[in-house]
Amino acid sequence: MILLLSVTIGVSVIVVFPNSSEAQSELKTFVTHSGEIIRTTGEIIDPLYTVSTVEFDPMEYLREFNYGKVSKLSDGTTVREYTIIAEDDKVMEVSPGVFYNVWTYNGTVPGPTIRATEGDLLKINFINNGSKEHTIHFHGIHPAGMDGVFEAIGPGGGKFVYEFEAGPVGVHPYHCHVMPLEEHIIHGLYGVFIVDPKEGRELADEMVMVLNGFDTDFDTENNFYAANTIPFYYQHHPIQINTNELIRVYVVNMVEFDPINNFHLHGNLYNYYPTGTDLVPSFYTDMITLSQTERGIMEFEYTYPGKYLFHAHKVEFSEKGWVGIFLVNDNVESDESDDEYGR
Ligand SMILES: [Cu+2]
Repeated sequence: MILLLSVTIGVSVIVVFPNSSEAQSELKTFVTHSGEIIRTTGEIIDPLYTVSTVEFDPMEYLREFNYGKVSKLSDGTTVREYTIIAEDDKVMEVSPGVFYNVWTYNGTVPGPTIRATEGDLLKINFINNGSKEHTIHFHGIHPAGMDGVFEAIGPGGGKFVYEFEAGPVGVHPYHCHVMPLEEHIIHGLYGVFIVDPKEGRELADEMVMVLNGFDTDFDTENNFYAANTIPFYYQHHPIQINTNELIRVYVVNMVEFDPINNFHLHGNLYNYYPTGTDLVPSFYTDMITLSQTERGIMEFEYTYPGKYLFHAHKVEFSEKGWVGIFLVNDNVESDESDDEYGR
């Protein structure tokens, strides 16, 4: 089977996926991240521990925020309660014909986007239904016992309640922190944690982009890259936005192995808030560079309708999947309301 993938900067690459009978005849021996020796075709399938299939819709994930089950304490504090279940036995078709054993929080990679307001009390009921020890380590401010590092939660239904105050304001990653850490992260145990300021932020079309990659042949180099898991997804399914409407992107870099990643926007520049902790932007740029777990908030508006690429300017990454398109529609309603002369 031959797939022609059109990628950024006008380059096309031909990717050849052998059919299954060819794949069977080309088994090679690999050492996995955890030191196990397996026989696999590597580029095609990671067959370990896989008993069920993950369905993941990057368009749904993009704008889905989990505010938890809300209640109030007698002093007026908002309590938000979440349940996160870890599993490590699923297989996901990360690209046509490319299957990978994903380890998941609530069944997907990334896990749910946890969202709260600064000062809220968070209760995260963690259940480990996996076959290995797992935890949740939130970036942010919390007591040592809530850090998800030294109290590994046992497999087969182990439980722990992470309880802490939401803060500081910003966008933070959460991920498993069990050793070997690289293995637990690269397989998909991560997600995004947004802490809103008490006064809120200006109304916007908000979305989350986790920059991630997959090492499908266990050589500690990524074979595929993406914004939100599926290579080339937003190129084939452009993200629809409107002219003259504020767009806010919470971006988190979870790529392992490669020391840097970056985010370039076409036909525009964005205000950038590193880690999202300040309410005043630090940069006005079309390009940011991010190391592991570096993250921030981008805000921009398009004046002109049309199709605009966004992608890693590390071209290797964009050619291996980390590329997307914003389809900017003419915002007629906004044009009319903006016309102070009523024309
Ligand atoms: Cu883990």
